Amino acid sequence: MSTTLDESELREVAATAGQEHVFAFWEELDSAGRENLLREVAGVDFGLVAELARLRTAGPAQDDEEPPIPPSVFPLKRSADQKEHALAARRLGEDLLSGGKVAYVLVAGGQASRLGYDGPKGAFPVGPVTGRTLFEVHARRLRAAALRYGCRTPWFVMTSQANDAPTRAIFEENGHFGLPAEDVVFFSQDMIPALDDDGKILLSRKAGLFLAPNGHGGVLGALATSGALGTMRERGVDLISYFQVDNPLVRPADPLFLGLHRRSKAGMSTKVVEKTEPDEKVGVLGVRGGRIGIVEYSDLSEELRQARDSSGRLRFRAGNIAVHALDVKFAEEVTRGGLQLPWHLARKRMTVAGGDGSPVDAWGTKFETFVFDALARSPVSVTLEVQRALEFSPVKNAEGSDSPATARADLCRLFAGWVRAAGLELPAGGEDGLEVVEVDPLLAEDEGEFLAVHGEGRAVRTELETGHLYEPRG
Ligand code: UD2
Repeated sequence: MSTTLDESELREVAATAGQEHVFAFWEELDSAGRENLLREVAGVDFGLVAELARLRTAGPAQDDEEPPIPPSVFPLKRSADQKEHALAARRLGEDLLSGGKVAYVLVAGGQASRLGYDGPKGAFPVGPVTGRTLFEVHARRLRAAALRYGCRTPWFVMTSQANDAPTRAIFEENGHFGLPAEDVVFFSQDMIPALDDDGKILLSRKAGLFLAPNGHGGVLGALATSGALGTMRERGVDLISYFQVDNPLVRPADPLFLGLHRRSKAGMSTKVVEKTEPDEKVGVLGVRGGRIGIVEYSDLSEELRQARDSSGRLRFRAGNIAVHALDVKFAEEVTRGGLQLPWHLARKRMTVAGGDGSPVDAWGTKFETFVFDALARSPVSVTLEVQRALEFSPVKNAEGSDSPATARADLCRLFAGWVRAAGLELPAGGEDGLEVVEVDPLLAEDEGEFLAVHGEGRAVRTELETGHLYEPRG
């Protein structure tokens, strides 16, 4: 297809959709600029853009929704029956992992804008002693699971147009962090144009549309269209362990969670931690009209956010840590005929190309889908409570809560606890009182495992200027 043909066809499509202004700077563009613009315009679903423009003027339709009720949670403090169920579930989960039935899916297509980090968020250093990146910490935990369960579990990594090439390059340069290259599969989510207050597509520059990733809900559609679900089937995988790039403590190979999900015949399940601060920015699980879902922190009314039960704990305390189990069958079903997840709108200031093509600050609306909205499609869903200190410390903001500083402190405190329990010496605390310790996930993933490997003489401590590092011997 010649460029000229593309141009006239695409101009017509854009004009019919009332978006011909995307070609406003055409005459000024060189051939690379023209090619880029045509490629981006060709990628736009103008029908969807029209629907999004309508949604933008309609505004949120949540006011008349019935209030949620708290979900039933498989708790940390368990009854005798629950202990028995958990034991059997754990064994089933171990069988699923060792039998090659599981695939990991990491969503890493976000833009890390709140962190203010220029690059894929997975390249952000989080190891308190080693400075290992989020990607490497995850990879080492997955390698540990491969050793523990004697399996080769494929890892599907979702990127977006903005960070796909650098993400692939980071994995290449680092030898896929010790994982077999053929077990790490990259796929990209779709990009959606941002719209101005008149429903017109914004330009980021003369030769480009203002495109943003379509939210982590885009993972479902992208798994289907990229062929990843098909690859999973070919490899005998029937269960997806889903996690986000921003949490260095995440445990994607958790036999209890995966086993509970499967034993309960759930389609999609969620891990939660107890939310203790009403204003903590995590979504909470809630049930509406018999369907489980997640109520975003910004959507929970002040009254429900503060509400407490008779024990004095928050009524809505099942804090979503964005770790899910999904049956491959469920993912296939919800994506059949195109994925229909609700759109979430974010109107914000953005830097766009103004009337003369130079950058200006303007109001625009971005559109995202959220993966947890698929929970409503799952007739059965497990909500498993886990320990925050062991499994959740995300890096989201440059400072304050959920920042590199809080994650570093959480990791050090956790590892120092294991070291102390083993009767080992800790490094002197710094000015902030932190004893800087890091335990390689390849050595141990909880205190019990740390005590065992230490007892067997398999742990080596290296004293670095930055702190103490514990690794496997040899
Ligand atoms: C999310 C949840 C929140 C809570 C919290 C736990 C939403 C809207 N809220 O908050 O309820 O559970 O996580 O950590 O999700 N991503 C993509 N593509 C996208 C957008 C995001 O891959 O288009 C990835 C991103 O790389 C990151 C993750 O999704 O790993 C989380 O995205 P976020 O930072 O926008 O979500 P957040 O922190 O608002």
